[in-house]
Formats: sequence, structure tokens, C-alpha cells
Amino acid sequence: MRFDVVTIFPEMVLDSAINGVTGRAIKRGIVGLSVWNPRNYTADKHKTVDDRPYGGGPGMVMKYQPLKDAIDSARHSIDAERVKVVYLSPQGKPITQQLLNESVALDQLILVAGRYEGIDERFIESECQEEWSLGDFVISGGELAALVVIDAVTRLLPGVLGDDESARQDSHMHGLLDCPHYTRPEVIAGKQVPDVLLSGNHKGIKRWRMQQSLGRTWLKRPDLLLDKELTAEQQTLLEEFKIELKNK
Ligand code: 9D3
Repeated sequence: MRFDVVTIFPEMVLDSAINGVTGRAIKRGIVGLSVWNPRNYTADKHKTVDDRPYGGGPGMVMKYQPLKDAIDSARHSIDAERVKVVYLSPQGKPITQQLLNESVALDQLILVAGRYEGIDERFIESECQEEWSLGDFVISGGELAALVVIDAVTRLLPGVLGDDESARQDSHMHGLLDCPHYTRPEVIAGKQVPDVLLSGNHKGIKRWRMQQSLGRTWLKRPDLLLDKELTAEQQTLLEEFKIELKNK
């Protein structure tokens, strides 16, 4: 899979993506990453990528032509069948795991990162299939959003994570929050590691972890439980969690 990021801050994307899971996937050739800087596609001597908004108002708007020439270079750089162009913007559809799952089948994902007040609407209409957002808060540009997408999609590609981590990821994509984790020492500031985790009872541990996942989801993110069918066993575990909580 190939990621292409259209950005006036290419080093911001590359310097980050070379680390960790994404960096390893790039080195192993599982993913490709290229950056396309609209500034390299300007025609004037000042390399102008932005201009004043029609109608007035504060801020600047990214010009159509440097963006268009940059994205055309990205498109023509490989012969990909399944290509999607996504504009990262505060007006976009909120990114969810489900949205990202649908992207793993692509050959090329072109991510357009805006700066300033935004980009010329005609570029969005003619070149971008979708608009994606990180959520209802303000950041300064689309680069961090592009990095989030690259990281999250790369983790889904076959061979990127080890078998262990893949299996864990699968089980965690089923819409519940994670259970708590503990490592040595056994006591920290008077707080004991839960007994069951030291018991060696693997069925008991599995049951406890599922119960914690259910209970924490109910406490912290009840919205996640609304569109989720719990098994009879899960319902029992959650009821038991609620009773234990009351008795504390
Ligand atoms: C303060 C400027 N805002 C006026 C109400 C508009 C605005 C323009 C450009 C807000 C943010 C940005 C830059 N943001 C992104 O490019 C962006 C973003 C975001 O800000 N929030 C959540 N997801 C994303 S994805 C790209």
C-alpha cells in the first residue's frame, strides 16, 4: 500500500513516520510513503501557495493550481487501481476504526493536508472523494491527521504487527475499552495487583479481563454499549461488575 501526502510541511510527516511501527513497515517495504509539496509546483518567483480569500475576512486560502499539480504528480507516480483521495479537514467525517478498516483494500491513499484557513473549495470538489476529521477540536493543519491515518491503517496491513499483537488488535476492535494492565512490582503505594492476575487461573483471568472491559466501557464510554449486542455471559459479567461496584 502506498501513502502520498500533499503538504507544505513534508519533513513534519517524514520525520514522524520513520519511527516505530510505521517506520518498520516502510523499511520492510510493506508500505510506501511519499510527500508532495505544493511549493515545488508554483510558477512565480515567490513560490506562492496561498492567497487572500474572495469576500474578505481573516486568514489565507491555499491556491488551487499548486495543489492540483502536486496531486497529479502523486497520482502519476504509480500505476494504482484502487486510489482514494482524502482531504483532512475540520469539516470532515469523524475518523473511526470502521472507516479506517475500509481503507486497507486500497493500493494508494492520497492524503491532502491543508494549512491556513483552508483550501480552495474547487480543489475539494474536483479532486477529493472524501473529507475526514480527527474530531471536534482545532489543530493547525492536516499533517498530524495524515500521520494518524497512516499509523492506524498501517497497523491493519498483513505482516506489519507480530502474530501476538495482531490477535490482540483483533479482539480489541470489537468495540469495548481495554482492561487494566499491571506489571512488577506487586505493590505500588499500597495498591496490590488484583489477586486473580497472580492466580495462574487462565480462565479466571480471561473472565476478569472481559468483565473489566465491559465495566470500564459502561463507566467511561456508555455510548459504545448502545449499538452493541452483548452475549448472555457478557450481560452477566456486567451485572456482577455493577453489583461489586455498589458494594465497594
Ligand atoms: C481557527 C480557524 N477556524 C475558524 C473557525 C477554522 C479552521 C481552519 C483550519 C480550523 C482548523 C484548521 C486546520 N485544521 C485541519 O487542517 C484539520 C483538523 C482540525 O482542525 N480538527 C480536527 N481534524 C482535523 S483534520 C485537519
